[in-house]
Amino acid sequence: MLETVLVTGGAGFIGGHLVERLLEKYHVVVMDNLSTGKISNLPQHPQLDFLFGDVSKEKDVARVFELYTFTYVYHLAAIASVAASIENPLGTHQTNMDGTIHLLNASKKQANTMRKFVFASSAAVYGSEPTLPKRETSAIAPITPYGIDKLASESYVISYSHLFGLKTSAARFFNVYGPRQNPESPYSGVLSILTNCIQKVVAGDEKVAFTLYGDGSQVRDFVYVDDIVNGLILLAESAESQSEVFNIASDENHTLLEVIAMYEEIVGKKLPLKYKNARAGDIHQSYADISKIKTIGYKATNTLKMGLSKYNQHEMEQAQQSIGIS
Ligand code: NAD
Ligand code: UD2
Repeated sequence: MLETVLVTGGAGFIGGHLVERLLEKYHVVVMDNLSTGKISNLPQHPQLDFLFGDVSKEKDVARVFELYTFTYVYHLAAIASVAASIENPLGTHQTNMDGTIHLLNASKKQANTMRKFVFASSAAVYGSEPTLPKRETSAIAPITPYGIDKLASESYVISYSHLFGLKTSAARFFNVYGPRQNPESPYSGVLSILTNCIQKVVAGDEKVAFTLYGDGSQVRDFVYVDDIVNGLILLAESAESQSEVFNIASDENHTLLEVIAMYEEIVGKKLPLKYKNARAGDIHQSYADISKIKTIGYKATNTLKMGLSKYNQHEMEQAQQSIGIS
């Protein structure tokens, strides 16, 4: 019989990719309230069960754990927008913090059989403390409700290993990008917005311009979603990752202007730019040292150029399909 895996937030951008991969080997249960996730992010598959539920409600979480015994739990459900956390700290906290505790309490009861509880944390825990690259041992100084809840959650996750023998790991993702990332909000990941603009330029739209906040010299560590999935599965399956926190990133860092130039080269078109003031609280440089996760076998398999090419290809195919349908 197949082992059963829970993915909270499985209908989201990263969750959907993780679920796709896990279905190759497991029976997968997704728990999601579809607040930002979409059913269309999930494949139709006989080994997949979707449960509509809210991780901030203890009863919803308990119900899922009454129905199944899980070998692995990947806890990704969260309000993933930093801006949303600033607008609504309490609402965010209920999902991002209380949700984690409900999941841990329910998992604790299955600690004897559960092989790993993996938590999706964020580079936001490092805040704007300037030392680079960010190592797991670097100073942590979150500056937003989102970052504060991620830090508290990962501390809870590791403490449940020590207190209750639940096997856990936490992963700090840097800037994730790839197909199905939603570009619609002004706070969407920059590469989803950039990809959307590039698609319009390629389609001949002459009015489109990409808004660059600041002078484009800000540096990021953009990691392709498939590498995040590889890293998460590695943390789940590795014995050495137990009770530890790991960066997952790309091993590359680029200024936004470099990224734009790379994209222009891939599609062979120039992207018109519109400059605006840097966003308040924007971190100028953020990139990771990933030696720790490399010691347990992680390798970033997609260079930025490869990742952007795949992402662009995927979007072109989607656009062609929708023209075909309409
Ligand atoms: P996403 O918004 O696409 O996915 C989050 C999912 O959680 C959605 O499907 C949403 O419907 C679900 N969800 C939200 N609140 C819920 C609740 N109360 N109960 C049940 N489900 C709920 O975002 P994503 O980019 O796929 O992020 C996945 C995880 O990775 C999040 O924990 C996020 O904080 C973390 N992360 C993402 C990035 C990034 O660059 N995308 C960076 C660092 C960390
Ligand atoms: C990312 C994460 C955030 C948190 C943080 C940790 C996303 C969406 N956000 O924030 O959740 O983990 O890292 O530090 O992954 N920009 C433009 N034009 C645009 C949009 C953005 O110039 O249209 C700039 C933006 O001002 C910033 C950079 O691009 O300098 C990256 O922005 P982002 O929102 O993709 O991600 P970031 O690093 O602010």
